[in-house]
Parts: sequence; C-alpha cells; structure tokens
Amino acid sequence: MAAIVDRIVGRNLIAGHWLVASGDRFESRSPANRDEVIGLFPSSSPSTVEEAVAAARAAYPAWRRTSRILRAELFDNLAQLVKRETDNLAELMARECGKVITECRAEVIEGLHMIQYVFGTGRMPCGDVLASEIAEKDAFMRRKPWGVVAVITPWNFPFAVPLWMLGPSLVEGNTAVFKPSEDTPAIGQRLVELFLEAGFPPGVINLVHGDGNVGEALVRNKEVNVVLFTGSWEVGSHIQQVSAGFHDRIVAAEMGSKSAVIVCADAKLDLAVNAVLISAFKTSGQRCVSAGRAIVHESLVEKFSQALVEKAKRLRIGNPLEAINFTGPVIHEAALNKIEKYNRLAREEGGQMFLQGQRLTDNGRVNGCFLSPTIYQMEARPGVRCIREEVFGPHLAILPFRTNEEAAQIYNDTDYGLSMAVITEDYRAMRFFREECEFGMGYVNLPCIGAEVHLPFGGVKKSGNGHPSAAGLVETVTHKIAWTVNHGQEIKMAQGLTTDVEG
Ligand code: UN1
Repeated sequence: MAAIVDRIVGRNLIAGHWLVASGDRFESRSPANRDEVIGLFPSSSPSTVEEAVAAARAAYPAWRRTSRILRAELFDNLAQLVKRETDNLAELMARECGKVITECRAEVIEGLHMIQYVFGTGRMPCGDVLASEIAEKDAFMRRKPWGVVAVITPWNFPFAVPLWMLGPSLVEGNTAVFKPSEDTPAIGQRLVELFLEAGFPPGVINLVHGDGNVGEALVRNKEVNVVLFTGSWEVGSHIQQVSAGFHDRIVAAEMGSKSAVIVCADAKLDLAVNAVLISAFKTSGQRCVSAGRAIVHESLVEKFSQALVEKAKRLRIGNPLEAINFTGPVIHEAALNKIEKYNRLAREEGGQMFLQGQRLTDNGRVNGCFLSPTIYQMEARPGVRCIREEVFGPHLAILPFRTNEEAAQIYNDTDYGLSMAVITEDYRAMRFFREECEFGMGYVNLPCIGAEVHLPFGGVKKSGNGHPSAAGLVETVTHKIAWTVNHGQEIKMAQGLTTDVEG
C-alpha cells in the first residue's frame, strides 16, 4: 500500500505570485495505484496563459541586463537545494510518474548535472574573438537572448527535461513560461518552487498547469519568441506549423523514435542481452530513446533470443517505491491500450511471439497500470507498422540480419532517427554504423539510452528538427550577433571598398 501523503495543492506562478485558480481543476493520480491522488491542479485558462507570458515579457529587460555571471550563480543556489531535496524529489516523482525510485534518483541527479553545467557556463566564453581584414578593427561574435521562452515538457522525464530547457534559457538571459505535462504537474510545481527559493526574481520563471489547450495558447501567443518542446511527433509538428506563421519564432522539437540496438555476429552475448533489456524495458520502454528493435545477426539470433526472453521473464515489475523492482507501471490506461494495440498488431503482422505482454493485477500491485514485456521475432519487410512506429512501452521486435549493409538499412527504415547502439568488438563495424545510420545519439557496447547533459540530446527525421536539448540548447535560445569596433582615426572598409565620399 502506498503511504498516505498530503495531497498537493496545485498553483500557477505568475510574476512571483502563487495563484490558486478558481476554475476547472484536474487530478494527478499515481499510475502505480490509480486510487492515489497526488494533487489537484488548475486547468489554466487562455487569459491565465496570456498573463504568464506578459509577466515573462515584463521581467525580461531587467533579467537580460543582469550580469551573466550573477544569473549563473543563482543556479549554484538551485544546485544546493536540489542536493538537499534529492530523496524527496525522487519519491514524489516515483509516486507521480511510476518510474522506480532508483531511476527517479538518477533523473534528479541528471537535473542536478544540468544545473551544475549551466552554472559553469556563466564563467565560460560566450562568443568568439575574430580577426578583421582591417588591422585597426576588432571583430566579435556575441550572443543575445531571444526574449520569452515557452517550455512544454513530457511526463517521462518530468524533472531533468525541464531543466535541460530552463537552464540554458535562463542563464542566457531569456525569461520563461513553463507548462509541465498534465500527468506530472506536482513534480513540475516542486521544481518551480525550488527556482523561487534559489532567488530567481519574480517573472523570470512562470508556471501554468494544464493540458494541450494550455500548450496551444502558449504556442499561439505572439509574445513567445522560442518554443521548446519534447513529446510526440504529431504535437511537435503541429507546433512547427503554427509557429511558421510568426516571423521570428524559433522551435526546438524533440519528438518520437524507433530506436534500436544492432547486435553483430561477434558481440559478447551477455553484454548484448543486457544492453537490449535495459534499452527496451527500463522505464517500461517509455523513454523517447527506448529501443523498439533489436537488429541481430542471424548467426546469433537463436541464442540471443533465448537468453533475452529468459531474463525478460524474470524482470521484477512492481511498486516504484521499492528499489528492488526493475520497472514500474506504464503511465495511464490510454497508454496501456495503445501498447496492447501494437502488441496485437505484431501478431497480426506475422510476429513469432516469444513473450506476450500481460496486464499485472495481483494484490501487490494494487490498482495500477502494470504491463509485462512483449518480445517477438520477424523478418524486416517493407510496410510492417509494428517495426516502424513508436509504441512507447515494453514492446520489442527482434529482426535478424545477414550483412552490416542490411542491418543499417533495417535500422534506417523508419521515419525516426533518435538513438542507436551497436554491440561489436570490430572497430570497422562501429565506424560503418556510425556513418550509415541516421541518429542523434549513438552508443557502442552500451544500451541506446543513458545520455549525459554535457552532450547534445536530439535526433533527425521525425525525431527532431535540429535543435538538440541539454548542452546543445544554447544555439537555440540565443541569436548570434557580429560586433565590429574600429580603433583607428579614420574609416577603412573591408573588401577594398572605397571611403571617398566627395567624388
Ligand atoms: C527521454 O528519453 O525521454 O538518455 C530522455 C537517456 C536519459 C534521458 C532520456 N538521459 O536515457
């Protein structure tokens, strides 16, 4: 039984004021126990969204003029608070999104790493010094913030992903309106409380709760300069289309995936099996980088499948607050239904089913959304949907291959391109897959999950639009200016342009 904990009172934050809205509310419930209500949160109205954007706009000039180093130092305060709160944050996250406590702890640490990274950038170079054709001129590339940033984030990384976006945005001098997922509003609100406690001035970060309607209002607000989004391709693509109507709108969209692990003929079997288990079933397959496919050399496929299925059967699925469990539930009933639809599709499309995912409803699991893994094998064929579309759940296809060329072709035969791993001892094969596969994050002899914040996080094709998150985001939340200063007594122009104005 989950502990009885006080329900959280959901509030929006606008210009430094916590507001309990009087209108519609929505509940956040634990996916591990649908009877457990985490809190009640306001469904923000369009006018509330407008006020939040106006507050961010009003706070922008003073924040932009604040020294970059002083802005960064507030992130040092935030780091201390996150260290103080690590266990509480992890527990709240486990209750609200159902990830096991060990994963939640790792996510809080990932968020902390982003804060520490951003703090460090305060004293790092933030532009370039360049030469000019004219000896008396000094030339620079400097960065300026865009203004107001909307941060729209998913439930599966409800702490680290917002920090990937808020960190670079705020340290560079932007202000923000943050809309956490309606499935994880409590952890989003807790993060914003810590920003305030760290000393971020009123209006620099604003919080609006709600569903896609709130996101829509944010995206349609012309005062928003940048939209940072992580979620489905459908929503990301819609945001890009709406934003195309704004002349200077920047959108960074990190969207779906059909990531994969490629297991070569020379792979170490144990390592390959563990890498695939972690890639496919950690977080119940609900990372955007989770593997939906293991592409395995035909000489190894039988041994590999047997070992994988044996281990997958023994994975512990249960209460997210118990560290002994490998994974918890999926996020809600709609997710259960969608995953089960793909499980049925795999059978209809000719999958040889090794493990058929079951809802787990025994007493230890109360009233939760628990689902065991599905594993099947099939030959990759054109047009098969279950090996191309994102499932976002514990659903894995094993696809045999004969040559490395064929493996790369199978890997690329989806609309997505987020992450991949290759398991091999052959340095030529590693390089071949690095060059031939379409992805944003690649791993060798590792799972295809587990990115670190100081690397760019993003993908290609339908997975991303070329604006990676985390350390990569500085390029998106700033624009570059050229700045040229003449130290001479007279004007001298580049390219030999004459300066004679008298004819
Ligand atoms: C996500 O997949 O939604 O690379 C984010 C990882 C984590 C972040 C994942 N560092 O697995």
